[in-house]
Amino acid sequence: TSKRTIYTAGRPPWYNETGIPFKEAFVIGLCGGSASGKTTVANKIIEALDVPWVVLLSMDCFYKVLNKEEQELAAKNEYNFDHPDAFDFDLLINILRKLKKGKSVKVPVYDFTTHSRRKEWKPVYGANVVIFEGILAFANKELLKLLDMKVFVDTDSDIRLVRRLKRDITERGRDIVGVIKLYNKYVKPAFEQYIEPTVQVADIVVPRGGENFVALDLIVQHVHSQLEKRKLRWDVAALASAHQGQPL
Ligand code: UZR
Ligand code: MG
Repeated sequence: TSKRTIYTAGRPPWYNETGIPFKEAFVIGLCGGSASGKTTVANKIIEALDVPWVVLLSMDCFYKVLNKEEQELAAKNEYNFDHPDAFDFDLLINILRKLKKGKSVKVPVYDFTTHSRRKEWKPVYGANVVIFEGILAFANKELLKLLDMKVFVDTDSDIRLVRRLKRDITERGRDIVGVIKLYNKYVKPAFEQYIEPTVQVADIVVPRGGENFVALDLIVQHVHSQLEKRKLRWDVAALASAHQGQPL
C-alpha cells in the first residue's frame, strides 16, 4: 500500500508530499443507457481502485431548473428528461473543469419532485480521481475533452427496461403504465439517437456492466498506471525545485 499513500501523504490531495501542487485529477467518464449499471460500475471501480480522494459526480445533479409550464409537462410525463436540452452542460463543464484542476467545488443538488435546485449546494473537495457518470456523458464535445478515459457500459435494452421498471415503481413511486409511456416516448428514442452512437468515442466498452470483473480490473490497472506516471512527474518537479534551477 506504500505506493498508494503517495497521493495524500497526510495533506490535502492537491499537494504531494513535497508540496508540489497536484495539478490534474484523473477523470473517468462513464456513459450508458438508463439503468445500464453505471452507478454499480462506478462504485466497483472506486472500491477496487483503493486510492484516497475519489469523487463520483453524477449528471443527474445538472438537470435544468424547470419553469412552471415545464413542470406541468413533467407532471404529465410530457417533458423529455433524456434529451441533451434537459441538462445544464455549461455549469457541468465549468464544475468538472475545476475538479480536474484539483480544486474544490460546490455541486447543485437537484430535487426531482420540484424540478429545482436546493438552496444548499454540496461541497466536493479536490480529488485524485473523478468519476463522472451519466446517460449523456459523451454527448458534448467540450465535455469529452475533459475525460481522460471513456468507459461505455453496454447492457442489453431488455435488461435495462426491466431494471428501469423496477426502480421507477419501487423507488420513484411511478406506475407501470407511466414508466412504459416514458420509456417508449423518451428513454428509448434518446438512447438510439444520443447515447448509443457515442459508443464510438469510448476507450473501453463494458458488456454486462458491474458483473464484468475483467473489464473492471483493466480499468483499475490503467488508472493506477496513470497515477504512477503523474507521481513520477511530480518527483522530477520536486527535485528540480529543490535544486533551485541548478542542473540535476
Ligand atoms: P439513469 N430520472 C428520474 O426519473 N428521476 C430522477 O430523480 C433522476 C433521473 C430519470 C431520467 C432519465 N428521466 O431517464 C434517467 N426521467 O433517470 C437517467 N424522467 O438516469 O442513468 O440513472 O437511469
Ligand atoms: Mg443513475
